[in-house]
Amino acid sequence: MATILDGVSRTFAEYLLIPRLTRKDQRADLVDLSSPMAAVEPNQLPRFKINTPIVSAAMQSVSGSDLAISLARQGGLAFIFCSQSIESQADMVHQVKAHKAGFVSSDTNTTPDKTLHQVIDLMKKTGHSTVPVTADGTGTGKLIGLITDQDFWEFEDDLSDTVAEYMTPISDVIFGEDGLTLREANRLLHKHKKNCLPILDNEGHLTSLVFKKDYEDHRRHPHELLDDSKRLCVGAAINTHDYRERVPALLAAGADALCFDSSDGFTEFQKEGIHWIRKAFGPEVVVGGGNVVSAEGFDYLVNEGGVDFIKVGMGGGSICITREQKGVGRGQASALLDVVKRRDEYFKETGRYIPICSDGGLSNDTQIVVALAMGADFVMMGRYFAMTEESPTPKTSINGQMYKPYWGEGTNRAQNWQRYGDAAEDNEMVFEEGVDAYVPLVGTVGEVLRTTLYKLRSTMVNVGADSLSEFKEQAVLTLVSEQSVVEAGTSTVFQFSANRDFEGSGNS
Ligand code: MZP
Repeated sequence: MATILDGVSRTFAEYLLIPRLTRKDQRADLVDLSSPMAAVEPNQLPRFKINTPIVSAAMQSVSGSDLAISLARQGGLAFIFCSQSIESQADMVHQVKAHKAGFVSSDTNTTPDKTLHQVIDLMKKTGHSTVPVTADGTGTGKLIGLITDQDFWEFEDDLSDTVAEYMTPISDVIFGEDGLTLREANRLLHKHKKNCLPILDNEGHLTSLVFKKDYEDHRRHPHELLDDSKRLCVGAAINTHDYRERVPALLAAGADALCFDSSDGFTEFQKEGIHWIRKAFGPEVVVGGGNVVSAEGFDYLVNEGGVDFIKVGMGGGSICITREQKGVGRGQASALLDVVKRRDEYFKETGRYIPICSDGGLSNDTQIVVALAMGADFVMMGRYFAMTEESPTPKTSINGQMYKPYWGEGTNRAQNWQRYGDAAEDNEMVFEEGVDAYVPLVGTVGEVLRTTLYKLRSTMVNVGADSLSEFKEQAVLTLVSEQSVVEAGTSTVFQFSANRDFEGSGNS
Protein backbone atom coordinates (compact mmCIF):
# COMPACT_ATOMS: atom_id res chain seq x y z
CA MET A 1 0.00 0.00 0.00
CA ALA A 2 1.17 3.52 -0.71
CA THR A 3 2.42 5.67 2.14
CA ILE A 4 0.04 8.45 3.11
CA LEU A 5 1.82 11.42 4.72
CA ASP A 6 0.42 12.92 7.89
CA GLY A 7 -0.96 16.45 7.58
CA VAL A 8 -2.15 18.28 4.51
CA SER A 9 -0.25 19.87 1.64
CA ARG A 10 -0.09 23.57 2.55
CA THR A 11 0.62 26.84 0.75
CA PHE A 12 2.26 30.08 1.90
CA ALA A 13 -1.07 31.91 2.04
CA GLU A 14 -2.00 29.78 5.06
CA TYR A 15 0.76 31.19 7.29
CA LEU A 16 1.39 34.43 9.16
CA LEU A 17 4.41 35.68 11.09
CA ILE A 18 4.17 36.56 14.78
CA PRO A 19 6.07 39.78 15.64
CA ARG A 20 8.98 39.51 18.06
CA LEU A 21 11.01 42.10 19.96
CA THR A 22 12.21 44.99 17.78
CA ARG A 23 15.32 46.68 19.19
CA LYS A 24 15.64 50.46 19.27
CA ASP A 25 18.74 50.38 17.06
CA GLN A 26 17.02 48.47 14.26
CA ARG A 27 16.27 50.15 10.95
CA ALA A 28 14.89 48.61 7.78
CA ASP A 29 17.67 50.11 5.64
CA LEU A 30 20.35 48.44 7.79
CA VAL A 31 18.99 44.92 7.31
CA ASP A 32 21.37 42.61 5.42
CA LEU A 33 19.63 40.63 2.67
CA SER A 34 22.67 38.79 1.33
CA SER A 35 22.33 35.07 0.95
CA PRO A 36 24.62 32.17 0.01
CA MET A 37 24.08 30.45 -3.33
CA ALA A 38 26.79 27.82 -3.04
CA ALA A 39 27.27 25.01 -0.54
CA VAL A 40 29.07 26.41 2.50
CA GLU A 41 31.77 24.06 3.80
CA PRO A 42 32.36 23.83 7.58
CA ASN A 43 34.00 26.98 8.98
CA GLN A 44 34.33 28.57 5.54
CA LEU A 45 32.74 31.53 3.85
CA PRO A 46 30.29 30.93 0.98
CA ARG A 47 32.14 30.97 -2.34
CA PHE A 48 29.19 32.64 -4.07
CA LYS A 49 26.60 34.97 -2.52
CA ILE A 50 23.80 37.09 -3.88
CA ASN A 51 23.05 40.46 -2.29
CA THR A 52 19.28 40.26 -2.71
CA PRO A 53 17.54 36.92 -2.09
CA ILE A 54 15.59 36.95 -5.32
CA VAL A 55 16.30 35.19 -8.61
CA SER A 56 14.33 35.12 -11.85
CA ALA A 57 12.92 31.96 -13.38
CA ALA A 58 14.70 30.27 -16.26
CA MET A 59 11.85 30.94 -18.67
CA GLN A 60 11.62 32.28 -22.21
CA SER A 61 9.13 34.95 -21.20
CA VAL A 62 11.16 36.03 -18.16
CA SER A 63 14.95 35.85 -18.15
CA GLY A 64 16.68 37.50 -21.08
CA SER A 65 19.79 39.66 -20.84
CA ASP A 66 17.99 42.99 -20.19
CA LEU A 67 16.20 41.53 -17.18
CA ALA A 68 19.43 39.86 -16.02
CA ILE A 69 21.24 43.21 -16.09
CA SER A 70 18.50 45.01 -14.16
CA LEU A 71 18.20 42.25 -11.58
CA ALA A 72 21.96 41.99 -11.00
CA ARG A 73 22.03 45.77 -10.53
CA GLN A 74 19.57 45.25 -7.65
CA GLY A 75 21.72 42.48 -6.15
CA GLY A 76 19.74 39.47 -7.40
CA LEU A 77 20.49 37.00 -10.17
CA ALA A 78 18.68 35.93 -13.34
CA PHE A 79 18.87 32.40 -14.70
CA ILE A 80 18.96 32.75 -18.48
CA PHE A 81 16.65 30.09 -19.93
CA CYS A 82 18.02 27.00 -21.67
CA SER A 83 15.04 26.36 -23.93
CA GLN A 84 17.01 27.90 -26.77
CA SER A 85 20.15 27.05 -28.73
CA ILE A 86 23.42 26.88 -26.84
CA GLU A 87 24.79 29.74 -28.96
CA SER A 88 21.96 32.12 -28.22
CA GLN A 89 21.95 31.32 -24.49
CA ALA A 90 25.73 31.82 -24.30
CA ASP A 91 25.30 35.09 -26.21
CA MET A 92 22.75 36.33 -23.63
CA VAL A 93 25.17 35.46 -20.82
CA HIS A 94 27.92 37.28 -22.68
CA GLN A 95 25.75 40.40 -23.08
CA VAL A 96 25.27 40.58 -19.31
CA LYS A 97 28.96 40.08 -18.61
CA ALA A 98 29.88 42.74 -21.18
CA HIS A 99 27.52 45.28 -19.59
CA LYS A 100 29.38 48.33 -18.36
CA ALA A 101 29.94 48.25 -14.64
CA GLY A 102 33.08 50.09 -13.78
CA PHE A 103 35.96 48.98 -16.02
CA VAL A 104 34.93 48.44 -19.62
CA SER A 105 36.79 47.21 -22.67
CA SER A 106 37.02 49.92 -25.29
CA ASP A 107 35.01 48.99 -28.38
CA THR A 108 35.32 52.32 -30.24
CA ASN A 109 38.93 52.96 -31.19
CA THR A 110 40.86 54.62 -33.98
CA THR A 111 44.37 55.31 -35.28
CA PRO A 112 46.05 58.76 -35.59
CA ASP A 113 46.05 58.70 -39.41
CA LYS A 114 42.24 58.38 -39.72
CA THR A 115 40.27 61.46 -40.80
CA LEU A 116 37.80 63.38 -38.64
CA HIS A 117 35.16 62.24 -41.07
CA GLN A 118 35.95 58.59 -40.32
CA VAL A 119 35.93 59.23 -36.58
CA ILE A 120 32.54 60.97 -36.77
CA ASP A 121 31.16 57.96 -38.67
CA LEU A 122 32.56 55.67 -35.99
CA MET A 123 31.03 57.75 -33.18
CA LYS A 124 27.65 57.69 -34.90
CA LYS A 125 27.85 53.95 -35.44
CA THR A 126 28.67 53.04 -31.83
CA GLY A 127 27.06 55.99 -30.05
CA HIS A 128 30.31 56.67 -28.13
CA SER A 129 31.80 60.14 -28.08
CA THR A 130 35.17 59.33 -26.46
CA VAL A 131 37.52 57.40 -28.73
CA PRO A 132 40.95 56.08 -27.71
CA VAL A 133 43.60 56.51 -30.40
CA THR A 134 45.86 53.46 -30.40
CA ALA A 135 48.81 52.40 -32.54
CA ASP A 136 46.88 49.52 -34.11
CA GLY A 137 43.33 50.88 -33.73
CA THR A 138 42.31 48.14 -31.29
CA GLY A 139 41.00 48.40 -27.72
CA THR A 140 44.22 46.84 -26.39
CA GLY A 141 46.77 48.65 -28.54
CA LYS A 142 49.41 51.14 -27.34
CA LEU A 143 47.59 54.35 -26.40
CA ILE A 144 48.66 57.38 -28.45
CA GLY A 145 45.93 59.81 -27.51
CA LEU A 146 42.21 60.41 -26.96
CA ILE A 147 39.75 62.17 -29.21
CA THR A 148 36.24 63.22 -28.16
CA ASP A 149 33.43 65.05 -29.95
CA GLN A 150 34.50 68.17 -28.00
CA ASP A 151 37.89 68.28 -29.75
CA PHE A 152 36.53 69.44 -33.13
CA TRP A 153 33.59 71.26 -34.65
CA GLU A 154 31.85 69.04 -37.12
CA PHE A 155 30.50 71.93 -39.20
CA GLU A 156 33.52 74.26 -38.98
CA ASP A 157 36.64 72.09 -39.13
CA ASP A 158 38.00 70.41 -42.23
CA LEU A 159 36.81 66.84 -41.86
CA SER A 160 39.62 65.54 -44.06
CA ASP A 161 42.13 66.54 -41.35
CA THR A 162 43.65 63.66 -39.42
CA VAL A 163 42.84 62.54 -35.88
CA ALA A 164 46.45 63.27 -34.87
CA GLU A 165 45.87 67.01 -35.40
CA TYR A 166 42.92 67.18 -32.98
CA MET A 167 43.43 64.48 -30.36
CA THR A 168 44.78 65.00 -26.84
CA PRO A 169 48.25 63.40 -27.14
CA ILE A 170 49.28 60.74 -24.62
CA SER A 171 51.64 63.23 -22.93
CA ASP A 172 48.54 65.20 -21.82
CA VAL A 173 46.18 62.30 -21.17
CA ILE A 174 45.32 61.55 -17.52
CA PHE A 175 45.37 57.77 -17.19
CA GLY A 176 45.31 55.12 -14.47
CA GLU A 177 47.61 52.16 -14.07
CA ASP A 178 46.29 48.65 -14.45
CA GLY A 179 45.40 47.17 -11.05
CA LEU A 180 43.96 50.30 -9.46
CA THR A 181 40.55 49.96 -7.82
CA LEU A 182 37.36 51.50 -9.10
CA ARG A 183 37.41 53.87 -6.15
CA GLU A 184 40.97 55.01 -6.99
CA ALA A 185 40.03 55.41 -10.65
CA ASN A 186 37.12 57.60 -9.67
CA ARG A 187 39.26 59.71 -7.37
CA LEU A 188 41.47 60.45 -10.40
CA LEU A 189 38.43 61.30 -12.54
CA HIS A 190 37.17 63.64 -9.84
CA LYS A 191 40.54 65.25 -9.15
CA HIS A 192 41.22 66.02 -12.82
CA LYS A 193 37.59 66.78 -13.67
CA LYS A 194 37.54 64.19 -16.46
CA ASN A 195 34.69 62.09 -17.82
CA CYS A 196 36.81 59.17 -18.99
CA LEU A 197 39.93 57.54 -17.57
CA PRO A 198 41.92 55.14 -19.79
CA ILE A 199 43.66 52.36 -17.84
CA LEU A 200 47.08 51.32 -19.17
CA ASP A 201 49.38 48.38 -18.48
CA ASN A 202 53.07 49.00 -17.76
CA GLU A 203 53.86 48.99 -21.49
CA GLY A 204 51.33 51.69 -22.22
CA HIS A 205 48.73 49.39 -23.76
CA LEU A 206 45.08 50.19 -23.15
CA THR A 207 43.35 47.64 -20.90
CA SER A 208 40.03 49.35 -20.13
CA LEU A 209 38.20 52.62 -19.65
CA VAL A 210 36.41 53.98 -16.58
CA PHE A 211 33.61 56.49 -17.13
CA LYS A 212 32.34 59.00 -14.59
CA LYS A 213 28.72 58.26 -15.54
CA ASP A 214 29.19 54.53 -14.85
CA TYR A 215 30.57 55.25 -11.41
CA GLU A 216 27.64 57.52 -10.57
CA ASP A 217 25.31 54.80 -11.78
CA HIS A 218 27.17 52.29 -9.63
CA ARG A 219 26.67 54.50 -6.57
CA ARG A 220 22.94 54.46 -7.19
CA HIS A 221 23.03 50.63 -7.02
CA PRO A 222 24.92 49.89 -3.83
CA HIS A 223 23.88 46.23 -3.77
CA GLU A 224 24.89 45.47 -7.36
CA LEU A 225 26.01 41.86 -7.79
CA LEU A 226 29.47 41.97 -9.37
CA ASP A 227 32.18 39.37 -9.99
CA ASP A 228 35.86 39.87 -9.18
CA SER A 229 36.35 41.76 -12.43
CA LYS A 230 33.46 44.12 -11.57
CA ARG A 231 31.21 42.57 -14.20
CA LEU A 232 27.55 41.93 -13.40
CA CYS A 233 26.77 38.37 -12.34
CA VAL A 234 24.41 36.12 -14.24
CA GLY A 235 23.12 32.57 -13.86
CA ALA A 236 22.22 30.10 -16.59
CA ALA A 237 19.88 27.15 -16.69
CA ILE A 238 20.99 23.79 -18.06
CA ASN A 239 19.20 20.57 -18.91
CA THR A 240 20.03 16.89 -18.60
CA HIS A 241 20.23 16.34 -22.37
CA ASP A 242 23.00 18.54 -23.74
CA TYR A 243 25.01 19.64 -20.69
CA ARG A 244 28.22 18.24 -22.19
CA GLU A 245 28.08 20.93 -24.88
CA ARG A 246 26.02 23.61 -23.07
CA VAL A 247 27.99 23.86 -19.82
CA PRO A 248 31.40 24.55 -21.44
CA ALA A 249 29.82 27.24 -23.66
CA LEU A 250 28.03 28.92 -20.73
CA LEU A 251 31.12 28.91 -18.52
CA ALA A 252 33.23 30.28 -21.36
CA ALA A 253 30.67 33.08 -21.77
CA GLY A 254 31.11 33.88 -18.06
CA ALA A 255 28.07 32.36 -16.29
CA ASP A 256 28.51 32.68 -12.52
CA ALA A 257 26.07 29.95 -11.48
CA LEU A 258 24.36 27.09 -13.26
CA CYS A 259 21.15 25.35 -12.33
CA PHE A 260 19.40 22.31 -13.72
CA ASP A 261 16.01 23.38 -14.93
CA SER A 262 13.54 20.58 -14.39
CA SER A 263 10.10 20.22 -12.86
CA ASP A 264 11.32 16.93 -11.33
CA GLY A 265 15.00 16.87 -10.44
CA PHE A 266 14.89 13.74 -8.29
CA THR A 267 16.38 11.70 -11.13
CA GLU A 268 19.46 9.71 -12.03
CA PHE A 269 19.85 11.96 -15.08
CA GLN A 270 20.49 14.93 -12.83
CA LYS A 271 22.91 13.02 -10.64
CA GLU A 272 24.92 11.99 -13.70
CA GLY A 273 24.87 15.56 -15.02
CA ILE A 274 26.24 16.96 -11.78
CA HIS A 275 28.97 14.31 -11.66
CA TRP A 276 29.97 15.15 -15.21
CA ILE A 277 30.21 18.87 -14.43
CA ARG A 278 32.25 18.26 -11.27
CA LYS A 279 34.61 15.97 -13.16
CA ALA A 280 35.02 18.33 -16.09
CA PHE A 281 35.15 21.65 -14.21
CA GLY A 282 35.94 20.83 -10.58
CA PRO A 283 34.24 21.77 -7.32
CA GLU A 284 34.36 25.55 -7.83
CA VAL A 285 31.56 25.76 -10.41
CA VAL A 286 28.30 26.72 -8.69
CA VAL A 287 25.63 24.18 -9.71
CA GLY A 288 22.10 23.99 -8.38
CA GLY A 289 19.78 21.03 -8.71
CA GLY A 290 16.06 20.40 -8.53
CA ASN A 291 13.25 20.71 -8.35
CA VAL A 292 12.48 18.49 -5.39
CA VAL A 293 9.60 18.61 -2.91
CA SER A 294 10.75 16.19 -0.22
CA ALA A 295 13.57 15.45 2.23
CA GLU A 296 14.24 12.31 0.18
CA GLY A 297 14.85 14.40 -2.94
CA PHE A 298 17.19 16.69 -0.97
CA ASP A 299 19.23 13.73 0.30
CA TYR A 300 19.57 12.30 -3.18
CA LEU A 301 20.80 15.46 -4.89
CA VAL A 302 23.13 16.41 -2.04
CA ASN A 303 24.57 13.03 -1.06
CA GLU A 304 24.51 11.24 -4.39
CA GLY A 305 24.81 14.26 -6.64
CA GLY A 306 26.83 16.94 -4.87
CA VAL A 307 24.84 20.05 -5.78
CA ASP A 308 25.53 23.50 -4.36
CA PHE A 309 21.94 24.52 -3.83
CA ILE A 310 18.53 22.90 -4.12
CA LYS A 311 15.45 24.29 -5.80
CA VAL A 312 12.12 23.36 -4.22
CA GLY A 313 8.70 23.37 -5.87
CA MET A 314 6.45 21.39 -8.15
CA GLY A 315 3.13 22.49 -9.50
CA GLY A 316 2.91 25.80 -7.64
CA GLY A 317 3.94 28.07 -10.53
CA SER A 318 1.30 30.55 -11.65
CA ILE A 319 1.28 29.10 -15.20
CA CYS A 320 1.69 25.49 -14.05
CA ILE A 321 -0.92 22.76 -14.47
CA THR A 322 1.33 19.79 -13.62
CA ARG A 323 -0.75 18.85 -10.56
CA GLU A 324 -3.94 18.81 -12.64
CA GLN A 325 -2.36 17.01 -15.56
CA LYS A 326 -0.29 14.40 -13.77
CA GLY A 327 -1.37 14.31 -10.13
CA VAL A 328 2.16 15.02 -8.82
CA GLY A 329 3.45 17.95 -6.80
CA ARG A 330 3.09 19.38 -3.33
CA GLY A 331 1.82 22.53 -1.66
CA GLN A 332 4.78 24.92 -1.75
CA ALA A 333 4.87 25.58 2.01
CA SER A 334 4.79 21.87 2.92
CA ALA A 335 7.45 21.06 0.32
CA LEU A 336 9.72 23.85 1.54
CA LEU A 337 9.30 23.01 5.23
CA ASP A 338 10.12 19.34 4.61
CA VAL A 339 13.29 20.14 2.63
CA VAL A 340 14.42 22.88 5.04
CA LYS A 341 14.00 20.52 8.01
CA ARG A 342 16.22 17.97 6.27
CA ARG A 343 18.75 20.65 5.27
CA ASP A 344 19.01 21.82 8.89
CA GLU A 345 19.50 18.23 10.13
CA TYR A 346 22.15 17.70 7.44
CA PHE A 347 23.91 20.87 8.61
CA LYS A 348 23.95 19.60 12.21
CA GLU A 349 25.30 16.22 11.06
CA THR A 350 27.99 17.45 8.64
CA GLY A 351 28.59 21.17 9.22
CA ARG A 352 27.82 21.75 5.51
CA TYR A 353 25.14 24.32 4.69
CA ILE A 354 23.11 23.81 1.51
CA PRO A 355 21.18 26.90 0.40
CA ILE A 356 17.57 26.34 -0.63
CA CYS A 357 15.60 28.20 -3.28
CA SER A 358 11.80 28.27 -3.10
CA ASP A 359 10.68 28.22 -6.73
CA GLY A 360 7.28 29.36 -8.00
CA GLY A 361 3.83 30.06 -6.64
CA LEU A 362 4.65 33.35 -4.91
CA SER A 363 1.73 35.61 -5.66
CA ASN A 364 2.48 38.58 -3.40
CA ASP A 365 5.21 40.17 -1.31
CA THR A 366 3.91 38.57 1.90
CA GLN A 367 4.52 35.12 0.48
CA ILE A 368 8.14 35.98 -0.34
CA VAL A 369 8.56 37.00 3.30
CA VAL A 370 6.94 33.77 4.53
CA ALA A 371 9.12 31.62 2.23
CA LEU A 372 12.30 33.26 3.56
CA ALA A 373 11.08 33.00 7.16
CA MET A 374 10.44 29.28 6.61
CA GLY A 375 14.08 28.77 5.70
CA ALA A 376 14.46 29.44 1.98
CA ASP A 377 17.72 31.28 1.31
CA PHE A 378 16.31 32.87 -1.81
CA VAL A 379 13.21 32.68 -3.96
CA MET A 380 12.77 32.18 -7.71
CA MET A 381 9.92 33.95 -9.46
CA GLY A 382 8.56 33.96 -12.99
CA ARG A 383 5.32 35.93 -13.04
CA TYR A 384 6.78 38.71 -10.87
CA PHE A 385 9.45 39.43 -13.50
CA ALA A 386 7.31 38.66 -16.56
CA MET A 387 5.30 41.73 -15.47
CA THR A 388 8.26 44.11 -15.74
CA GLU A 389 9.47 46.35 -18.56
CA GLU A 390 12.68 44.32 -18.86
CA SER A 391 11.13 40.89 -19.49
CA PRO A 392 11.92 39.86 -23.08
CA THR A 393 8.35 40.05 -24.43
CA PRO A 394 6.44 42.81 -26.24
CA LYS A 395 3.90 45.00 -24.44
CA THR A 396 0.29 44.63 -25.58
CA SER A 397 -2.59 46.96 -24.86
CA ILE A 398 -5.82 45.20 -23.89
CA ASN A 399 -8.80 47.45 -23.07
CA GLY A 400 -6.50 50.35 -22.29
CA GLN A 401 -4.30 48.42 -19.86
CA MET A 402 -0.77 47.29 -20.80
CA TYR A 403 -0.02 43.58 -20.58
CA LYS A 404 2.85 41.25 -21.35
CA PRO A 405 2.58 37.63 -22.46
CA TYR A 406 3.73 35.00 -19.97
CA TRP A 407 3.92 31.31 -20.80
CA GLY A 408 5.18 28.21 -19.03
CA GLU A 409 8.21 26.25 -20.10
CA GLY A 410 5.95 23.21 -20.25
CA THR A 411 3.78 24.66 -23.01
CA ASN A 412 3.94 23.82 -26.68
CA ARG A 413 5.00 27.42 -27.22
CA ALA A 414 8.15 27.03 -25.17
CA GLN A 415 8.96 23.78 -26.95
CA ASN A 416 11.21 22.85 -24.13
CA TRP A 417 11.77 19.32 -25.33
CA GLN A 418 14.70 18.59 -23.03
CA ARG A 419 12.60 19.06 -19.90
CA TYR A 420 9.87 16.77 -21.08
CA GLY A 421 12.12 14.12 -22.56
CA ASP A 422 9.55 11.44 -23.37
CA ALA A 423 8.05 13.57 -26.08
CA ALA A 424 11.40 14.56 -27.53
CA GLU A 425 11.57 11.72 -29.98
CA ASP A 426 8.60 12.59 -32.11
CA ASN A 427 9.16 16.31 -31.46
CA GLU A 428 5.60 16.77 -30.29
CA MET A 429 4.26 17.18 -26.76
CA VAL A 430 1.61 14.69 -25.82
CA PHE A 431 0.17 17.05 -23.23
CA GLU A 432 1.09 20.44 -21.82
CA GLU A 433 2.08 21.14 -18.22
CA GLY A 434 1.80 24.90 -18.49
CA VAL A 435 -0.45 27.60 -19.86
CA ASP A 436 -0.02 30.57 -22.12
CA ALA A 437 -1.27 33.76 -20.42
CA TYR A 438 -1.02 37.54 -20.08
CA VAL A 439 0.09 39.50 -17.04
CA PRO A 440 -0.25 43.26 -16.43
CA LEU A 441 2.78 45.47 -16.90
CA VAL A 442 3.68 46.89 -13.48
CA GLY A 443 6.93 48.83 -14.02
CA THR A 444 10.66 48.30 -14.08
CA VAL A 445 12.53 45.65 -12.10
CA GLY A 446 13.99 48.43 -9.94
CA GLU A 447 10.55 49.85 -9.16
CA VAL A 448 8.86 46.58 -8.17
CA LEU A 449 11.84 45.34 -6.19
CA ARG A 450 12.09 48.59 -4.24
CA THR A 451 8.66 47.97 -2.71
CA THR A 452 9.16 44.24 -2.21
CA LEU A 453 12.54 44.62 -0.54
CA TYR A 454 11.37 47.44 1.66
CA LYS A 455 8.45 45.31 2.87
CA LEU A 456 10.80 42.37 3.47
CA ARG A 457 13.26 44.47 5.45
CA SER A 458 10.55 46.03 7.54
CA THR A 459 9.00 42.64 8.38
CA MET A 460 12.45 41.43 9.41
CA VAL A 461 12.65 44.36 11.78
CA ASN A 462 9.23 43.34 13.21
CA VAL A 463 10.80 39.99 14.02
CA GLY A 464 13.96 41.57 15.47
CA ALA A 465 16.22 40.18 12.72
CA ASP A 466 19.21 41.99 11.19
CA SER A 467 19.99 39.36 8.56
CA LEU A 468 18.25 36.56 6.70
CA SER A 469 19.93 33.88 8.80
CA GLU A 470 18.64 35.58 11.98
CA PHE A 471 15.23 35.90 10.36
CA LYS A 472 15.03 32.12 9.86
CA GLU A 473 16.21 31.44 13.39
CA GLN A 474 13.84 33.90 15.03
CA ALA A 475 10.72 33.59 12.88
CA VAL A 476 7.61 32.19 14.53
CA LEU A 477 4.79 31.36 12.13
CA THR A 478 1.20 30.43 12.71
CA LEU A 479 -1.41 28.76 10.53
CA VAL A 480 -4.34 31.01 9.73
CA SER A 481 -8.01 30.15 9.56
CA GLU A 482 -10.14 31.22 6.58
CA GLN A 483 -11.86 33.74 8.85
CA SER A 484 -8.57 35.32 9.89
CA VAL A 485 -7.67 35.79 6.21
CA VAL A 486 -10.93 37.74 5.81
CA GLU A 487 -10.10 39.75 8.94
CA ALA A 488 -6.63 40.60 7.50
CA GLY A 489 -8.17 42.21 4.42
CA THR A 490 -10.33 45.29 4.06
CA SER A 491 -13.55 43.68 2.86
CA THR A 492 -15.69 45.61 5.34
CA VAL A 493 -14.83 49.04 3.89
CA PHE A 494 -14.99 50.49 0.40
CA GLN A 495 -11.70 51.67 -1.10
CA PHE A 496 -11.42 54.26 -3.85
CA SER A 497 -7.94 53.34 -5.07
CA ALA A 498 -6.52 49.93 -5.80
CA ASN A 499 -2.96 48.99 -4.91
CA ARG A 500 -1.34 47.91 -8.18
CA ASP A 501 1.68 45.95 -7.15
CA PHE A 502 2.70 42.56 -8.45
CA GLU A 503 -0.40 40.97 -6.95
CA GLY A 504 -2.12 42.15 -10.15
CA SER A 505 -3.01 38.87 -11.76
CA GLY A 506 -2.34 36.09 -9.28
CA ASN A 507 -3.88 32.79 -10.14
CA SER A 508 -1.72 30.43 -8.20
P1 MZP B 1 5.68 31.71 -10.84
O1 MZP B 1 6.69 32.59 -10.20
O2 MZP B 1 5.18 32.26 -12.13
O3 MZP B 1 4.57 31.34 -9.92
O4 MZP B 1 6.41 30.32 -11.17
C1 MZP B 1 7.59 30.24 -11.91
C2 MZP B 1 8.09 28.81 -11.87
O5 MZP B 1 7.14 27.91 -12.48
C3 MZP B 1 9.36 28.55 -12.65
O6 MZP B 1 10.53 28.93 -11.98
C4 MZP B 1 9.32 27.04 -12.89
O7 MZP B 1 9.82 26.31 -11.81
C5 MZP B 1 7.82 26.78 -12.98
N1 MZP B 1 7.37 26.53 -14.36
C6 MZP B 1 7.82 27.07 -15.51
N2 MZP B 1 7.09 26.58 -16.54
C7 MZP B 1 6.19 25.74 -16.03
C8 MZP B 1 5.19 24.99 -16.77
O8 MZP B 1 5.02 25.19 -17.96
C9 MZP B 1 6.37 25.71 -14.65
N3 MZP B 1 4.48 24.13 -16.10
O9 MZP B 1 5.75 25.06 -13.81
